[in-house]
Formats: sequence, structure tokens, C-alpha cells
Amino acid sequence: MNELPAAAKRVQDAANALGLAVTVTIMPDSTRTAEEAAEACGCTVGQIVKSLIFKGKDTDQAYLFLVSGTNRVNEKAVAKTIGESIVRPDADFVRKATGFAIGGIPPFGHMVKLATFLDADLLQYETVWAAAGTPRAVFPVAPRQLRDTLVPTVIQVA
Ligand code: 5CA
Repeated sequence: MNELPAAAKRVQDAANALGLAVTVTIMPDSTRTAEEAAEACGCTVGQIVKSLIFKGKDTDQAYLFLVSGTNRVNEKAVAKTIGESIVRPDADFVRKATGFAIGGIPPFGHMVKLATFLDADLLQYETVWAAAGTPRAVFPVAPRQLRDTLVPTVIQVA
């Protein structure tokens, strides 16, 4: 078994603790953006899970959105679902809320359990790929498995 970088190992350990049977892989090329990840994983951009952190405008609470690589979160529409306006935080807020740097934010294994929303569009795929702690670490997973493990709020984000 190959040695994983510390941040990727934390994601693998978190998956194991959740009982989610996935294997974190280090790619030879960058998976920092959804486009790069799709290229590296040999899948479509839609099959890439973007793990996006938003910040509640009133509460400063961190919200995690697991979004298909081809979708953009409609912040106004989503505000209605969660009950407050959301804004994109800076990289520092993201690092503090998750314990990971942008480009490698995983869908779980954060410092604290985050309120989590899953893009319903991801559920159409057999397999999707998510970031696993570093800008070259990823894992494939059945989106239904991700949903059943994390029990997120499934929403239409776009
Ligand atoms: N590893 C890839 C594919 S899984 C990945 O993590 N993609 S991502 O989309 O989930 O993460 C990058 C996201 O971070 C982008 O959507 C981008 O909008 C956001 N981002 C990039 N730079 C900043 C920044 N300085 N502050 C806040 N958000 C940022």
C-alpha cells in the first residue's frame, strides 16, 4: 500500500471511521480544479464533486455544498432552503472550518461536522470523484453511498 500524504490519510481514516468503503488515490497530475480532476480521473466534469464552503451571512456558520462540477450554486435560491443568506468565505475561513486547503477540500472528515447539502444532480451518476485532502488526492464513490453515509440535505443547487 502506498504512503498517503498526511492530509489525504486523514480523509482515508475518516472514510474508514464512517464505514465508507473508498480508496484515496494520489494522481500523477493536478486535480485542483473540477476540470483538471475530470481529466486526471478520466470522467466527465459533471462527475466531479466540488466540496464548496459557504458562510451564513447572519450566523457566520460554515455550510458545505457537495456540487456537481458542471453546476454553480444559486446563492439566492439556496438561501431560501437554509433560512439565511450565504456568502463565499475567504480561503482562511475555509481552512479553519474544514482543516484543509482549497483545491483538496473533501466531502467529510472536517474539523467539525458541517451542515451538508448534496446536489441532486450528482445522484444520476454511477460513480463520482471527490477531493481527498490535497490537490492531487481523490477517490471514486457511488453518490448514493455518499448520500447514505453523510445523510446530507439533498437539494437542487442551480
Ligand atoms: N480538487 C477539486 C476537484 S474535487 C476541487 O477541490 N474543486 S472545488 O471546486 O471543490 O474547489 C475549488 C473551489 O474553491 C472553486 O470552486 C473556487 O471557487 C473556490 N476557491 C478558489 N479560490 C478561492 C479563494 N481564494 N477563496 C474562496 N474560494 C476559493
